[in-house]
Amino acid sequence: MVMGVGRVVAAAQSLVLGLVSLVAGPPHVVLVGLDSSGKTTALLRLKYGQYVNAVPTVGFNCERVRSGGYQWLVWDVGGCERVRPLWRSYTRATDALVFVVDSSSGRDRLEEARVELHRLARQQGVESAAHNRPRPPLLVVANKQDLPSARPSHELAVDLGLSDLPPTQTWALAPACAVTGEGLHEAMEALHALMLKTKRMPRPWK
Ligand SMILES: Nc1nc2c(ncn2[C@@H]2O[C@H](COP(=O)(O)OP(=O)(O)OP(=O)(O)O)[C@@H](O)[C@H]2O)c(=O)[nH]1
Ligand SMILES: [Mg+2]
Repeated sequence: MVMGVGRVVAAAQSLVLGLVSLVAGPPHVVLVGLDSSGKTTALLRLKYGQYVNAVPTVGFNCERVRSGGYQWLVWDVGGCERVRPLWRSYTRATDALVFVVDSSSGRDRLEEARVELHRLARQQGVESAAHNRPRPPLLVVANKQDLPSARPSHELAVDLGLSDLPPTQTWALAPACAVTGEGLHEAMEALHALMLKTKRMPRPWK
């Protein structure tokens, strides 16, 4: 069977990423997003393969998980307003970012999420320029898709102004339900594809 050049390159990149992961440890991913968006539920679902009732995060959780066929070291940071300034300590040296949104949020909360997301992207731009490296890819998870009031992901893309992100910021949007786990592994596969695209290689946590 003849493989296209693109697929050969992607397979080679994937192999390199896998080998580097073996040496340097899995890529670091930080979960951020407003309080109660479902970050910890998603992390625990990925870790244990079942629903675990989460309490609001004070500080952070960190778990090594396997998802989308790859190993990840996932940091989950509390999202309530007063601890959001701490996100920066986790995001400044990460390999990838996951921004979790409650898709059933009303207008005000979606606007709050939009503001935080763009603030984060701006900070990443400054950090990446200062260290002369590509921005970490950004995966937006449209969580709580099981709720009747959940907005479809294409509407959330507009609400969150994703097309206004700078062209150097690679991003993807994935619908999910952290309670059932639906969409989470596909979301992590999408993140892996973004990492290959940005040629972000994992490195040890500093
Ligand atoms: N229906 C539904 N509920 C969800 C989903 N994901 C999380 N939840 C619920 O939303 C609530 C908040 O979930 P958490 O995982 O604690 O949210 P968080 O983003 O970690 O919140 P902080 O730690 O405060 O930042 C919990 O009651 C979860 O059971 C989902 O996909 N669907
Ligand atoms: Mg939490």
